[in-house]
Amino acid sequence: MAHQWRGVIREYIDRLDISSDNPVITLGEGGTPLVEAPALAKLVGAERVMLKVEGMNPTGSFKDRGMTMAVSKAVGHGAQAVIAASTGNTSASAAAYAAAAGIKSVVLVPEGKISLGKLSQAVAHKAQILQVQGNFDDCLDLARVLSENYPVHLVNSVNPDRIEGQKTGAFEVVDALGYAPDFHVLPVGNAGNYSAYFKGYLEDFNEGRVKAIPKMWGFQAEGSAPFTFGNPVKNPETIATAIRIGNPASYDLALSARECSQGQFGFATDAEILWMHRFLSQEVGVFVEPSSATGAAGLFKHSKMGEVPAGSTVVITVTGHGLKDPMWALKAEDGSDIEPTSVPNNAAQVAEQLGLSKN
Ligand code: AN7
Repeated sequence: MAHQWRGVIREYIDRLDISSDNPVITLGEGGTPLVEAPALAKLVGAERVMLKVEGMNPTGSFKDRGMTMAVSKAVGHGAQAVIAASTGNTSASAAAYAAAAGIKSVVLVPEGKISLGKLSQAVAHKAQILQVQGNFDDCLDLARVLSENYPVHLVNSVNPDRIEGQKTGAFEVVDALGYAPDFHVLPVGNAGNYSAYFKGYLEDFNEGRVKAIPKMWGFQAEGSAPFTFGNPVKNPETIATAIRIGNPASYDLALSARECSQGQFGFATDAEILWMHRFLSQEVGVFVEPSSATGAAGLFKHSKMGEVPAGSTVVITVTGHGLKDPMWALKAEDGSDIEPTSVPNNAAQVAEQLGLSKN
């Protein structure tokens, strides 16, 4: 029987806050693979570690799960334009879904601080892009004010439709495994996704699909770690530009998710993030953007503190595709640029370069 994944709204319509006659704007998001990562399980001493590979979404990040909901409902309300503040992935997703809906998108990004891949997506989908002289937190403040005073519909994760769509990530994990993992690990910026996964697991628990809720572990970059320090960070800094966020929009929601799941927040340094970024590419075979390696980097760090019991099952959401921000893969551990060696069009010389001897 022919069957194509129909996107998260149609797949989970009876578990989402959207009426059946609302228009559905979809690009086929969700249905992403849960990939076994034995090398990572060995590294952290867990029984099983699996990656929920969200780079497989239509615009290359998890944002599409929330954006299909937010834009569908915006269209249902008759909106002609959506607005988003973004470190890059939200703007790429908002621009694509607005294009699919035939409405306008406006995106506000921190000047010089979003990756080229993400900027190119917003341009490709014909968003009106403004680079704000400020950081993400400034962009979000602006977007809120604009949406309150002008006819533009806010699609940041302060919009509950975004969280509602993103909770389907947890549904898919439970559908794939038949149970909930012991730990669910994520990188954290605004903490919208952390809160969304918790919501999904909680609903699965309340409806009897799982017997327990995973401990939710969220990790930030050291220079941008308000959950660790307990206060907003005024000038967040990290190479992980996607999570360069000092004043998380879903702060209170995430705190209650941590408490209810007996989870924790922590941080990884930029060096630890880049080390894990390389490990995931080289030892697991999954290419993610640096920010997306932050969850695994935090898990590794906390495993060294003895916090990962030997029999554990762990799911890590790797949030965005490596091609979003590819320059980091082209840097060696010492920071130097990696460039492939140039060779003449000659088999003997190519073999010599490769260190191969004739059989
Ligand atoms: C790859 O695009 O905030 O904790 O404006 O792009 O739900 O914010 C992106 C966030 C993790 C953090 N990984 O998620 C934006 C934006 C990647 C991201 C996060 C983001 P939240």
